[in-house]
Amino acid sequence: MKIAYARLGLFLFLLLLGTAEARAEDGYELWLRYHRVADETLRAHYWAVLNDVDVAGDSPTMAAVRDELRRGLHGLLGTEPPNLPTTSQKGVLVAGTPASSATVASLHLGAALDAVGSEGYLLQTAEVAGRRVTVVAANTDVGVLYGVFHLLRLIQTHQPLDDINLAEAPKIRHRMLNHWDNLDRTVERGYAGFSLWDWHKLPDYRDPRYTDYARANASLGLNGTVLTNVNANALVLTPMYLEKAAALADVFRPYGLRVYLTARFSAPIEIGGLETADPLDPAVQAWWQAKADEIYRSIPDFGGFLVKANSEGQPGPQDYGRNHAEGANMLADALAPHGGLVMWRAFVYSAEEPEDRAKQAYNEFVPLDGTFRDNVLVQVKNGPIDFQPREPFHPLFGAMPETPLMMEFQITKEYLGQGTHLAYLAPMWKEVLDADTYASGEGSTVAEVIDGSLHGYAHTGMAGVSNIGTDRNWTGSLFDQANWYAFGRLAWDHTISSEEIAENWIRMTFTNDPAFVAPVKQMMLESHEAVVNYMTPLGLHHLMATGHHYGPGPWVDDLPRADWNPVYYHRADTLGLGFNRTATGSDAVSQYFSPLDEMYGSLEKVPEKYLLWFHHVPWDYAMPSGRTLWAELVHRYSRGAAQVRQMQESWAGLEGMIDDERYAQVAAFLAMQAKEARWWRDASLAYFQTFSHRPIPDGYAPPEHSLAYYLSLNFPYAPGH
Ligand code: BDP
Repeated sequence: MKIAYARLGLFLFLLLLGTAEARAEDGYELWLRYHRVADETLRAHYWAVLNDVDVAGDSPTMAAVRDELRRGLHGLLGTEPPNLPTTSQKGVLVAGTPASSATVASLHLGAALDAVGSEGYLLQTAEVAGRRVTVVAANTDVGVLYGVFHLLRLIQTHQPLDDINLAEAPKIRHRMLNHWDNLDRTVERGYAGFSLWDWHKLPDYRDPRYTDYARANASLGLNGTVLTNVNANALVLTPMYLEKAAALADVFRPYGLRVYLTARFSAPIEIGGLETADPLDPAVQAWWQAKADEIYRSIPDFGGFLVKANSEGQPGPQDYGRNHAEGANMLADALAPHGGLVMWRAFVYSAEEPEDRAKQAYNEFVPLDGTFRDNVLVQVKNGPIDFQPREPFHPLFGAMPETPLMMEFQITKEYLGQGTHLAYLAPMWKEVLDADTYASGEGSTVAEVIDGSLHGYAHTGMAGVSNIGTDRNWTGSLFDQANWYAFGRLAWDHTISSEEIAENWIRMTFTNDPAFVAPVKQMMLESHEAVVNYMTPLGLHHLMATGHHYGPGPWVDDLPRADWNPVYYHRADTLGLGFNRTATGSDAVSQYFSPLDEMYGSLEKVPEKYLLWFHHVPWDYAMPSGRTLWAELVHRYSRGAAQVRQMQESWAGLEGMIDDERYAQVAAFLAMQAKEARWWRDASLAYFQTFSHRPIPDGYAPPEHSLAYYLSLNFPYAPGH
């Protein structure tokens, strides 16, 4: 049966709305905040263009399309047209596929639709029988859903709907969130409460919030979600939990969101009763095959497994003398008959720590290039250490032409101020995506590696470690919503600018008022650099306190592994500061293609932002600014702290332009950030001064407290740990 809502007047269409009125301004609505377009002329324009609504098709996805349109148009346009002189225009909104909608079919969009593939869409103004039509057309229902979210975004950001002609298709195929959520509902590196997945009440209770989660992801075009922590619990693969995961998959399916799980490599032993998990053992292989068959019986569109193996104590193929490819391929063979994928993480560093940690993943994986099955992607963190405020791109990008490499970004800000600091991450991610690897000469960017255009990968992917939890506003801080948003937009199209993403997000989340949008955009765009300045300027990295990574701990030197200690990374001594990764040091520079190896290896040519990442630099070294290294360090730390005070002032000037509740939370968090930026600055300078033996230059404040004070601070219950 096809329910054709042909030419259902907007008024009638909205009358069918069953949803409640918009909730209070507590951030729950995210960027899907459909508040009335206040400008009456603009609202009259939308009423005229969208006078009728024609959404055909009766799939669950098309039901979601209709729900979203009702909710969106009801909120944005109201139930009555504005009381302005009626225009003669009576346009119709048509949304569907050529198969579901006769109007779409009649437009003969064949070639244009072919070009946007199975998830893309066309958004066009057309004319049908003398009537103006706004068409959202796609080859699939989920493409229509994505297109409808785009249309709503245009209205939310107050764009006129005249003569639209847009064709959108994702540049990356697997656009994923990775939840580091545990079955007990704690979240590793989660700063927004507990896990959204209420495993205990699943499958019987399907929290309506799951649907809102799926809506938010679909609005960005995200199409996969890994439900569980990479530090995996084998229990999720038992029948009881698979039934729960299947319930979530049912809720997400209409929104084009596939479910994936993390596979604990030792599961055959822990829940299968086998004596080994050796990937070459036929009984182990048979166990995984049977497990895959079982999973697909309850989740027919199951996406596959994400695996962290032989990393930070997790079990893996090396426990049996096998390599990463042998491990990944065994799982890939089990999933292949069902079309499932293995996302095998390259975040590995050896238990024996013989080598600069920054080099280890490259050393282990490059020799395996070409040995992975077709349904394996190797998932690589953006940088070679671990989600630091700034890292050079991971040298694996470009170095494995025969193996699809996918990007892993961290949305949750483990090392960037966690749940409170305002740090808009799009500029950081773009810096990596736009970096030139020189893998095939100049102009071989990281983005071209991961979108497959450089090496012709069959599978392409981008994953973001989620920052979502049970907090009412989803992400703990309102501005952390922008990072979920930005990640989704970049996974769809990595060429969009950080500015455009920020501007869209601000308009959708807060207001279209330019007097608000401009300063907030400015704050966002500068915020990442501010964090780098007050935490880890000039290429410093991994200086965070033990375990929870909250706050400064550059002095830490007592952890069991050398490469867990901040002192391993900054190498401060009386001569200078920084990690020598040139040929005279660990030679990590040699993992980069020419000319980057020479550039990074040269003290004169290395970009200043990576200086101490690659070089041990004398305290009196003359920096381009004319300052010595020590004076430059003081300057950067001070600038970072000042940038946060500046953000605080800008925000204070916006009071009254948005609702009080959200205004006040941001103001309070910025005050915390200002205090903590000062703490970072002072603690770091007090510590590094014990090596530099140089005074704080004139014009800069001395640290507020003694080093002993900073050393005494302790945060036993910092969240996310
Ligand atoms: C580090 C986190 C740790 C994760 C690990 C990973 O501190 O909690 O388990 O990454 O990515 O950033 O596996």
